[in-house]
Amino acid sequence: MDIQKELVELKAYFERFGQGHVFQYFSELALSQQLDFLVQLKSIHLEELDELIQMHVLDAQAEAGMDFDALKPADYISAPTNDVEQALWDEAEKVGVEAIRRGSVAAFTVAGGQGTRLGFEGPKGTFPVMPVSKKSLFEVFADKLARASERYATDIPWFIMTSELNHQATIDAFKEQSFFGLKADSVHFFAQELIPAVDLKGKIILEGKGAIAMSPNGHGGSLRALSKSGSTALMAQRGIDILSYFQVDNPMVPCIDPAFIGFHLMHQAEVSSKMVAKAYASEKVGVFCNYQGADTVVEYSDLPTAFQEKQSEAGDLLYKSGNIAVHLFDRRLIERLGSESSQEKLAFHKAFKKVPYWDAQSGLVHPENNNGVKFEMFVFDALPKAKKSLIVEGLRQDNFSPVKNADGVDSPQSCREAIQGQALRWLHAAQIEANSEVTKSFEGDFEINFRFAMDQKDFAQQWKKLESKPEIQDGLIIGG
Ligand code: UD2
Repeated sequence: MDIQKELVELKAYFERFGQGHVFQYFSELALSQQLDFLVQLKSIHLEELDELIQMHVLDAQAEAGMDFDALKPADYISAPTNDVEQALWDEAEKVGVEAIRRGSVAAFTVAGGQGTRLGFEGPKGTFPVMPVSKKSLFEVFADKLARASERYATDIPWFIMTSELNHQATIDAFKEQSFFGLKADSVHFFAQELIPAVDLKGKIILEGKGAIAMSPNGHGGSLRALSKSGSTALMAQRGIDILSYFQVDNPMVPCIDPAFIGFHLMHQAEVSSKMVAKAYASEKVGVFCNYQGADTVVEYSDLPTAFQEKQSEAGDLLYKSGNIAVHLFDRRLIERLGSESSQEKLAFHKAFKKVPYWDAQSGLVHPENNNGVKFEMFVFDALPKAKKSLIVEGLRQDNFSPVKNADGVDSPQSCREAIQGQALRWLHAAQIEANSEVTKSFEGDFEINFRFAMDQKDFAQQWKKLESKPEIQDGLIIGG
C-alpha cells in the first residue's frame, strides 16, 4: 500500500472531524507500527462517532430523558402455577420441540465483553465454573447444546460473538479442547466492532503513540456483527429462523428452551425475553417495563430508586421483572436492525469510565477518576423496535446465576452453590418420580453432566434409564 497517500487521506479525514491529534506521534513510530496504526484508524467510522460526541458529550443536555410517569410494569406469561397453565406450557413445549427438530433454532452467545469486574485474564468463557469437573462456561454451554442436539435428533449451530480483544484466544481455547466434542463446523465465531473512547471534550483518547483506546461497541453490536459476518445469511440458507441469545457469564441458562421457543412461535413474536422475579429492589438487572405502549428494558442504573422500590397492591415489587439477558430473536428482526443500511439502528448509550491514556512525559497513565466516555449499544433496545415482543417468566433456580464479580453477589462461589442446588433438586425430583429413596441434604460436591441431561425433565428420564444408580458422594459427576 502507498503509505504516504493513505496517510494524507486519513489525516484529512480525521482533521475534518477535529480528531487530527491522533497523528501527533506518528513520525516517531517504526514503519511496522505505522502500518498497524493505519489499519486501526481505517476501522473507525468517524461520521458515527462524531454524531455520538455531539449528542452525548458536547451537547448532553439535548439528550431526551425518559418520562417516568409514562412507565408501567410489562406484562408477561407467568410460570405455571396450576393445571390449566401447565397445559399451556406443555403445548408451548411441543411447539418448541418441533421447531428445534426441524432445525429452525440456533444458539448465540455474546462473549465480547472485557470481564474486568471478575479480574480474570483471558476470555471469560474459559473461566472454570463447575464444582467438581471445573468445566468452563464455554464447556457447560457446549454440553447443553450437545445434549439438546442429541435429544432432538438435530445439529444445533452455535454462534459466538467475540471482540478483537479476545477473538483469537477464544478460538484457540475451543481448538485446544477439540471444540468440547462438538462438530467444529457447527460453531461459528465472529468479532464485534470496536469503537474509540473519547475524553470529556470529545477528543479520541490515545493509549499509545500509535494506538487508540478502543472498546467493544456493546452487546447491541451483535445485531450488526451477525449481519456483517454473514451469520444471518448462513442462517437464512440453513432455514434457521430463531436465535437463542444468552450471555457468556450465566452457566444456569437453558441454552435451548423448548417451551420458551414454543411461546415465541405461538405469539408470532419477533423478540421474546425471559424474565425472573427480582431477588431484591436494588438487584443489578435491567427491568422489563412498558413504555409508551411497547416493551422495553430500563437499565438498573437508570431506574430511579423510588421505582425500584415501588410495591404492588399485593405487597411485592411492582417493577419486579428482571432482565437476565436471555432472548429469542427472529432472524428477520436481526436483518432489519443490523444491516448496514438499516433505518432503525440501535441507539448508543454513553458511560463515563477511567480510560488509560498516553502522556508524552509519563507514558501510559491510569487515571483515578473518570476521564473518558465509552459508547455501547444494548441488545434489549431491540424490544420496542420489534413488531411484536413477548416476555416469559423463568424460575431463577433454573435460569440465572451469573459470574460477574470476584466475590460476594454473582460470584464464582454463589454460582457454584446455585449449580449444586439445581443438581440436588433435579436428583430429588427424579428420585421421587422413580419412587426411590430421596437423598437427604448432602455435604460435599457433586454435579450433573449437562451432556447427560439438559433440564429437570430430561434428567428424570435419563435417571430412570440408569441401570445402576450411583451413590451420591463427594466428587461424583452424574452422567459421567
Ligand atoms: C447486563 C444487563 C443487565 C442484566 C444483566 C444480567 C446491560 C447493559 N445490562 O448487566 O440489565 O440483564 O446483564 O446478567 O446489558 N458483552 C459483549 N460485548 C460488549 C459488552 C458486553 O459481548 O461490548 C457481553 C459480555 O461478554 C457479557 C454480557 O454482554 O456476556 C453482559 O455485559 P455486562 O457484564 O457489561 O453487563 P452487566 O452485567 O452490567
